Amino acid sequence: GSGVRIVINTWPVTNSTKAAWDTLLNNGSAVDAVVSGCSQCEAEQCRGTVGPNGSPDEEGETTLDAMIMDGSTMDVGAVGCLRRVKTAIAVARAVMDHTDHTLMVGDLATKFALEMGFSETNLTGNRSLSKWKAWLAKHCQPNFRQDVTPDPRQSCGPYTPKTQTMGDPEEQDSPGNDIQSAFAHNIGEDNHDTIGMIVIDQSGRISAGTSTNGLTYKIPGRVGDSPIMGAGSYAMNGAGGAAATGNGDVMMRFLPSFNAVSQMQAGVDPTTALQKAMAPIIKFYPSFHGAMIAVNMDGKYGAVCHGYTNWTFCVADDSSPEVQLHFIDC
Ligand code: SD4
Repeated sequence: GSGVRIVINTWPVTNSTKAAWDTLLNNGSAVDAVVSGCSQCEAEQCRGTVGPNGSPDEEGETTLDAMIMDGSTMDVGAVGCLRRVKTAIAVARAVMDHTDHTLMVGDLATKFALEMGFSETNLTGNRSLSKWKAWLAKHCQPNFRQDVTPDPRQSCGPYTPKTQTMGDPEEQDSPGNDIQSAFAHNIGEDNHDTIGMIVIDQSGRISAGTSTNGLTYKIPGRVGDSPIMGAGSYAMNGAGGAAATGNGDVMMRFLPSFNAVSQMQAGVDPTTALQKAMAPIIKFYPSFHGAMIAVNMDGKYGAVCHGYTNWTFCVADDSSPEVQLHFIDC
């Protein structure tokens, strides 16, 4: 092996970093570590934006996007708009490990997951339900183009709240606060989070993955950048890995993770590679919000962000036993 071990992930979700690092310490592979790190985030429902009980769509449903990529083989498994199954990154791994396919979507991804032994549950919880109820007062606006009014759909709402059936141990949002935060979200400041993670293991294999419940109040059927290889994340042995978070509808148009890995393959350092990958997005969409992380095969890493005031990511490597939180200005 190369001797370089590292875990790097988006956002201040240190338990996920720790879970991935512990997997490496127990001789797990880079893929194992990405899956355990992202699974931790799903189980914690971290930031309300990964796993169940977050980011309701227009009809109040939470759906999940995830991918896992093994840079030592270039195998990928991904799920988009996964319904009624909590463990999106594990289902993505099942696509990678047990099929010749790469990306499965919607109800048929659910059917596949059930056949693989995953269980079916309602992904709605108190948090997602109260967010959605708050949004109802202003339904059918945020995800339609501002220049197209009125909303041309005939079928858009009014929606009827469904009953909650999922357990919700860590409910934090009060409905009152939620109305304010829902409207704040509608102006686009911080309406989305994704865990994106890159790992190099003791054998020198690199892996990258993502997990998210996507964009809040999305139009049902919307799939973001997170499960799209080259957009949400990418990893290639000999080159490096990258992962993205932010406004996926815009970012996926530029395949920024693929671009960053290609830059690193050509010898560009991680931070410069990310700057080059972000530059065309900024040029065409100066007001977008997003951030990226990258690591090369030497374990050198970087991060960039745009549109946030500042941004946080996590690293664990052999230089320090504790998870390191890194803050950058955007
Ligand atoms: C998406 N990129 O679905 C994801 C959401 C997110 O920070 O990251 N956000 O567009």
